[in-house]
Amino acid sequence: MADSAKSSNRFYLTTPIYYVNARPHLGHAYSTIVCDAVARRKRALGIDTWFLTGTDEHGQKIERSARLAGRTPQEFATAISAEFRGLWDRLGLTYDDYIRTTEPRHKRGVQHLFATLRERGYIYKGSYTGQYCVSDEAWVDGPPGTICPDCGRPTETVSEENYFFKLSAFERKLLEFYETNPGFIGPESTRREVISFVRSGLKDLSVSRTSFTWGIPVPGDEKHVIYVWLDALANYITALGYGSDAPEDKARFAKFWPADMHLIGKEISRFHCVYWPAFLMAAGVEPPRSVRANGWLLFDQGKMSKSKGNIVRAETVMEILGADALRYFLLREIPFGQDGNFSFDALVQRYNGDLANGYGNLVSRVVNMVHKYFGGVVPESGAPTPAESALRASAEKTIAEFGPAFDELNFSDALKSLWALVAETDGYLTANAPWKKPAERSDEDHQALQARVLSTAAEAIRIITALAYPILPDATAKVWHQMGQGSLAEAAGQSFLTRLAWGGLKPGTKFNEPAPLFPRAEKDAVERMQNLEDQNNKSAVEAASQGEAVSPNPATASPSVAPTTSTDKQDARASEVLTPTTAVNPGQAAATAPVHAAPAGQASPRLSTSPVSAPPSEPAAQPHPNTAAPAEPVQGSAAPQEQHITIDDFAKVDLRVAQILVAERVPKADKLLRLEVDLGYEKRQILAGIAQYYEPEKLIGRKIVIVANLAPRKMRGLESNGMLLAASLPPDGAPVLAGFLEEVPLGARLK
Ligand code: ME8
Repeated sequence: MADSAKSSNRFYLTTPIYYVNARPHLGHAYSTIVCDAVARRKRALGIDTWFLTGTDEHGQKIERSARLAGRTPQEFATAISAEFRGLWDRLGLTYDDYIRTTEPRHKRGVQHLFATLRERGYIYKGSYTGQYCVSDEAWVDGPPGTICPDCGRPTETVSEENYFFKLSAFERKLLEFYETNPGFIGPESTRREVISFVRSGLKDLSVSRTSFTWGIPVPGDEKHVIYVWLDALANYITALGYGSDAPEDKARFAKFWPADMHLIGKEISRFHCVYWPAFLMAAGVEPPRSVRANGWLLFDQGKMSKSKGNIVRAETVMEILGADALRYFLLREIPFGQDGNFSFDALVQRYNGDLANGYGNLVSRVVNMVHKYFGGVVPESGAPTPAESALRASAEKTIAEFGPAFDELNFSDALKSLWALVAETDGYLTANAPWKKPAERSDEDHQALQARVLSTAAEAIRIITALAYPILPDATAKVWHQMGQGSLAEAAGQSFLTRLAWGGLKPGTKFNEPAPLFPRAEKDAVERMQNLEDQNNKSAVEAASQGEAVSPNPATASPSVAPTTSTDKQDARASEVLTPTTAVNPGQAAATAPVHAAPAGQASPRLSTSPVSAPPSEPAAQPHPNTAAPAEPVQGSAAPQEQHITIDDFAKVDLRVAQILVAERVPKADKLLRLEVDLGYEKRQILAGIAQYYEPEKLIGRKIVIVANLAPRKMRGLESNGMLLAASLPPDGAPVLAGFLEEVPLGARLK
């Protein structure tokens, strides 16, 4: 470890850098607020602090999200990164640096790191076939179709020439490192998980990709881009200047590295506690001193996340209750390291109980009484009675307990003990009732009591305020000013917490005018927050349904779907045919032939033996009566001879609008694509025999029509849940996917 003087006088802390695939929500705010609170306390303790946050902008996931939004990855990343930064600024977060992984300083550092790893013999070239989870940007063990164990989404099969990092060489070194640095990982549950992961054996790690381009090129072999996690993790050093020869960069790196604390969410501990120290050891750079994992913020029973659609925005809470209320709630309510529920009801309850009626009310009572009885000037307190001595002892105990609990990130206990002091001060005031003069008490005695009680209560408030500053920076700054203590920001810059002791409030100090801190939240606060979220969700859905696509899309240029008139179950089935494969059974018109005015007579070939053939339980494909008709050009083709069905027959077919999220080839099945589609209300996997006609990458983001209530079936060991609709073009039945000219919401039913 570095020299101890360096370690005690400076503190480098980081948040994860957030993906720019979606806008920030409370989960992101939680980690960033935790870091901000820690950074504020460290600075107020006179520690030279560097607080880094930023955005993670490369990789397949961002590339796809940008495509869905119809923007270039760079434009898209810039817009979302600005949203994160803007939110942090509105929340008043005091980061010292904000890194974006698309910045030249980062690219230079990452390439330097990669080149160093290669020079030192830890990177070699190989080929890789395996499963990849795009959402987590992580490799997953298992066969095609494996579900990602972390996020539950289907993985994709990747078969590429890759560079590999010799992670296997670090198994023993990492275990030794954890052993000799017991404080490296926290909390204990995360430490145990990480150790058992490493003990179960480490395989070499693929650290480059070739199937897409949105990333940092491998130096000297530019068709590879560097694996997004190697790229992202490096931000912690590139932001300090790693890889630069400029003297100021070298100095900053020497001063702040190794990081004192990487604060992360628990789901990314493997990357931070295994890969990251291994990369650094391999590069000859000291590993960070600690990684601390926060638990998950849950909402409506699940981890708050964009993909689950159960997010709450920090802006909503800020607008109704203020940023301090949010900070207090998150740090007080959730024991750090554990998962915790977020609810508007609980938030308002805490706000009213602890902030409005608790701290806020206490301050207002005391400041008002100092104004009322002493013209706003702190009186001499006189000799303490046992009551004052007891309050002083409690305050001193709180000072002693609060710091260590806070520094262990045990914010909840730290705040609990601080608010016990709020309650005790309140009780002390009530017990001594300086506003009430019993008839038998002389004026002189009463004034002495008022002076003693108010100056003692004010001193307790000063202590509470100083300690609460990192968590309630806005409110405490107001109180500090009201109590004539000047600027709290300035005091924090002058390490005021190092001098915090009972007796700092001097008699004669002039208080400023009282001002409200935490006005009581009215009954409708919960409803107002819910409405704000609902409105936001509504506009997000509208924006999403307008902000799609992307690559030239022949299907969306097709006439919009009209209710079909001539289809039956077999015809609907036949649209799987959309998936022409080898064994052609000319005979089935695509179910949607009318949709795209496809030539009914040129039915798309139906495979009887292909992976898309109907399961045995289905009626065998019947040659369509029209099959015999001569081939006609697409437009104005001879009308298919109609087999009438009733409206009830038609109503049995559940046709829905879906959007393609993932499209990939199925190994060893030339004609088959595996699609993951979003119906708005659920996501599912569909296999379609369109691989010869559509590049998977180009399908991503397209809105299509599917038969949603088709019985699931297995093909090549993968389950297909539904069927795509398309026109089938002559001469070989090439499919053209059905689509829309107008914007349509996901899940909309065609009828
Ligand atoms: O993982 N509860 O970025 P990300 C608590 N780019 N914390 C939450 C949360 C929740 N519900 N949701 C998000 C990435 N977070 C990578 C990181 S670092 C080199 C690269 C917080 O946008 C938590 O800190 O998915 C989590 O680890 C992080 O946001 C994930 O953000």
